[in-house]
Amino acid sequence: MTDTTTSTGRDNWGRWGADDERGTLNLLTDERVLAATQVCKTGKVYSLSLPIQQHGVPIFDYRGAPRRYTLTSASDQDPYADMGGAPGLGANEDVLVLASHSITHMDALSHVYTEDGIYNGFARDEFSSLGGAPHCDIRATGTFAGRGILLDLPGHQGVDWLEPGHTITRAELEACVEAQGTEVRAGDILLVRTGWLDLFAAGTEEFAQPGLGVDAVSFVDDHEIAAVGADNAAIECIPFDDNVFLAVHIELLVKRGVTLMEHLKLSELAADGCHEFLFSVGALPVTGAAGSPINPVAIG
Ligand code: UVW
Repeated sequence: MTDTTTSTGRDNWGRWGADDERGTLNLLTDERVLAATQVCKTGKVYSLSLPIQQHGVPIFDYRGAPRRYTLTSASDQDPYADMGGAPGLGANEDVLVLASHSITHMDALSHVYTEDGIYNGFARDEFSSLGGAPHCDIRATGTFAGRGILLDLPGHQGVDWLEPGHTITRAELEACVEAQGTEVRAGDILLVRTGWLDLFAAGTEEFAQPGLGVDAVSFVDDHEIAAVGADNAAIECIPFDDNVFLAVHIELLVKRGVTLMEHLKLSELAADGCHEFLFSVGALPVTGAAGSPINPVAIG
C-alpha cells in the first residue's frame, strides 16, 4: 500500500493496482457477498431512497430540483394510430431531468478532486464536458452488494437526532457498535444514522448538519469497511471538521477510494432495530458520470 503524507497518514492509492477504479469495493469478495446473503432474519425489504420530487426533500440550490416532464399521454390523440394502434390506445411516458447528485445518491470516485487528482492519482483535469470522467466514473462503481450494518447514533444516544454541526468521533461509533451488539466484519457496508433527515422533516432551515469527523475515518480503515452511507447531505459534519472544506470526502473518497452514499432513508431500519442486513445498490450506468441517484435496498 502506498503511504503518502496526508492528514491521517494513510491512503489506498496503488493498493489494488495503478489502474484500479473501485477502491474499497475491492473488499467485497464473492465469499463476503455470499456470506452476506446468510444474515437476513425477517425477509423484510427496505428501500433506502427518498422520493425523487421537487418539494419536501433536501435539494441544494446549485443542483436544482429534479423535473419530470410528460413525453406522451392521453392528451396526445391516438399516438399509435400511424403505426396501426387502435383508437384510444396510448402510453404514458416521461422525460426525467435531474442532477447526478440529486437527493438519495452515490458519489463516483471521480466526484471530488484535490490538487493531487482524484482517487488513485488519476488527473483532476481529465474530466471533460463532453465525455465526463474517463476514470472512476459511476459505471466503475457500478452495482454492488454485501453485508450492511446500521449504526443508529440517535437511537443509542437517546435523542431524536444529533445536533447540527455535531462531529461524530470514532469513539461514538465504537460505543454504538458495543451498545447495539453489532459485530463489524471486514467488507461491511457501513450506514450511519445521524437523524438529520428527521430534523429536515421537522422543518429545520439550518445548513449545519451532524456527520462524521476526520477522527471517525480510522473506524473505516481498521474495520476494512467497503462503502459508507448516511442520512445526511455529505456523510460528514457541516461545518466541516477543523474547517477543512470536504475534509472527510478527501480522506474517504479521494485518498481511500471509499464509495459514499448520501441522503439515505434509515429511520425505518432503525425503528425496527434492524442493524444487520443484506444491502444492494446499483447506480444508473451513465458513462462518464460522477455520481448517480440510487435506490438502495436492505433486506432484514
Ligand atoms: C459534495 O459534497 C461536493 O457532494 P456530495 O454531498 O454529493 O458528496
